[in-house]
This record gives sequence, C-alpha cells and structure tokens, in this order.
Amino acid sequence: MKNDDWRSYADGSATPIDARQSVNQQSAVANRQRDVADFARDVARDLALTPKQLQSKYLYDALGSSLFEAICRLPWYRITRAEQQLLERHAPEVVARMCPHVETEPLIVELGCGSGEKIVILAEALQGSGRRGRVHLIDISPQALEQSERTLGRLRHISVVGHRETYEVGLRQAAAHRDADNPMLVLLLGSNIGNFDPPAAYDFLRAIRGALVPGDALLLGADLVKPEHTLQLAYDDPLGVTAAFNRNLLVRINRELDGDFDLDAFAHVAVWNREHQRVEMHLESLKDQRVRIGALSSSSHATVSFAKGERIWTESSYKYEPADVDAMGRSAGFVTTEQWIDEDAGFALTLLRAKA
Ligand code: AVJ
Repeated sequence: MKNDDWRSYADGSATPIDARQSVNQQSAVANRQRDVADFARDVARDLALTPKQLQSKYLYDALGSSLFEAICRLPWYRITRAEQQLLERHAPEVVARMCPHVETEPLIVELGCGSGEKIVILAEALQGSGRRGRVHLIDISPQALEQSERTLGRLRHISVVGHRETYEVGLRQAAAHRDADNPMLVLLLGSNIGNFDPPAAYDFLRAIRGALVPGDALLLGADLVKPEHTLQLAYDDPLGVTAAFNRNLLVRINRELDGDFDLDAFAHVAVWNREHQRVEMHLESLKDQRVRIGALSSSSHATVSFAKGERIWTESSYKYEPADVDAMGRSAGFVTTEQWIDEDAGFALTLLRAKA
C-alpha cells in the first residue's frame, strides 16, 4: 500500500511494513490461538446461562462484518445513512468548535470504526479546513481496521493508527498518544452505544470521560425510539440479511470451535422489548435438539441441549429519547454542546463536551 511509509503504528514506531512482516506473522498466529481460546471460553459460559446467550461482539468476524455492511445499505435500516447525512451537514461545525485555531491538531479516536465511512467525513472536513489531525481507530475486526485505514489513506494531512482491541483497552492505548496542547475527540457512532444495557452504557460514558480532560469532546450517535413495526423491519428485513448476520454466529462456532449446529434448525427472531427500550435479536431452536461443540470436549459443556422454541439471545440494540442522551451524558460528566436530529429516520447525533 502506498501510504505505508508514513503510517505509524500503535506501538509508536513507524517502521515500514516490510520490516515488520515476520514479527507480525508470528504474533498473528498467537493472536488467533488466543482469540479462539477466548471465544471457546465465552461460548461455554454463555450457553450454560438461562436464558442462553452469546456476546454480540462475536457477530463481527470477516463474513459478519460484511453482512453488517450490507445491513447498513438496506432500505429498512436507516441508521447509517441518517448519521452520514448529519455528519456531512455538521462536520464543519464540529471541527470549528473543537479546533478554534487552524494550528490545532486534534486526536480523533473512533470506537468501532467499521469500514471508516463515518470518520472519513469528519477527517475530510478537518483537512478541508486547512488543519492536520491524528486518527486512532479501534475495532475488534482486522478487516474493519484495514478497510478504514484504506479509506482514510487518501487524506494527506491525517495520520492513522489502528488498534485491534476492545473499546476499553483501545481507548486507553489511544489516549496515551494525546498531547497537552491539542484536544481529543472520541467518536462513538452508528448507535454502537445501543449494544450496552443502560448501567453499562453509563459506566462506559464515565470511562470515556475518564480518558478525557475538560474541553475534549465525545460525538455520540444514538438511534431513537420509534414505532415498533419500523424497528421490526430494520432488524428483521425482508431480504433476510439480518437473519444471515445473526445465524452466521452459528456458522462461526461450527467453523472455529468445531461445532455441529444445524443452521436450518435455528431461526432469526427480532423482538421489540418496550419495557427495556431495546430490540433483541435471538436464535430460536425449531426443535428439541442436542448440539456438540468439539472445541469444548474437555469441558462439561461440550454438548448443549435445546428445547423446541428455546432461544439464544445474541444482541440488544437499546433505543434512546433525545433527552435520555443529554441526561446520561450530563451524569457522566459531559454537557451537551449540540444535538442534531434526523426526525424522519429517528436518529440523534450529540456533541458532548467534557465538563471541568
Ligand atoms: C452495530 C450495534 C449499532 O444495533 O443496530 C444491526 C447492529 N444488529 N442489525 C445495531 C445490528 C442487527 C447495530 N449496531
């Protein structure tokens, strides 16, 4: 890739990629082994719970990430387009607010960058205003990081560092690169906050605030509460892409953990839980069955029994009222600077400043 000469790396070095290749290959094998061990441990633990669960972060392997990108293009899933429009419209304002001087060189950290289509809008606005910037991307998917780095690669005045980590670890690593003279802007977009239940969402905002100093900011995208049938179509689309995205988790267990899930025996289910203000995705067993997971053969969880109608809870997408975002931000140590809303799609983009 042409930009390798200037790309810097998370460990602070800026060695051209060739010199790092052999080191990277060794650690890639070690990483993969550790990832599979973690996956096996989490699957064993969470399928032993009542109700059975699987963590939503495991939906995003290479195929899962591609399916999610397809979801973002579905006419029934409006989050991505609504947010992109708001970003395009208001990015110059965000830049102006964060960087009053043209010399200001912000550190922009995106938690869950996906394909990089969101942050590139902000980075373009930054570069377009004659400023430079440093971008740190955090995502658990290596494909997502690669693609985002490619998307941002065409911007000459924006440097890019990727962290293949969970949000918490990645945020800590990225924040270590901040300097006292320049502001830090954390992006939590695409309603990624929706995956956290309310206490965890609050704790997470507190953790983000803890990595910031007064004057820094958080740009938060949150999907809003809307009519049930609209949500139903967004999470159980007529093309079956979301169903494929959900059921891919079983494909992944079969492949990586030597499982024997019969895909035809599990159905995608999306339900709006009004009381908890969340859409839940489940995989419902269509019959009484037992599933063997080879990688768990040394544990007592190697065989998992399902009753007909029993569900595995795979994801929650919490929906917000605009005022909920403001209130949660405030109690986590932020003040709302701006809140831009797409009324039609039901989506809010909120700029929150770290309070003193
Ligand atoms: C990536 C968590 C924001 O909850 O809308 C989309 C994931 N799941 N369709 C969401 C998702 C099913 C998405 N987030």
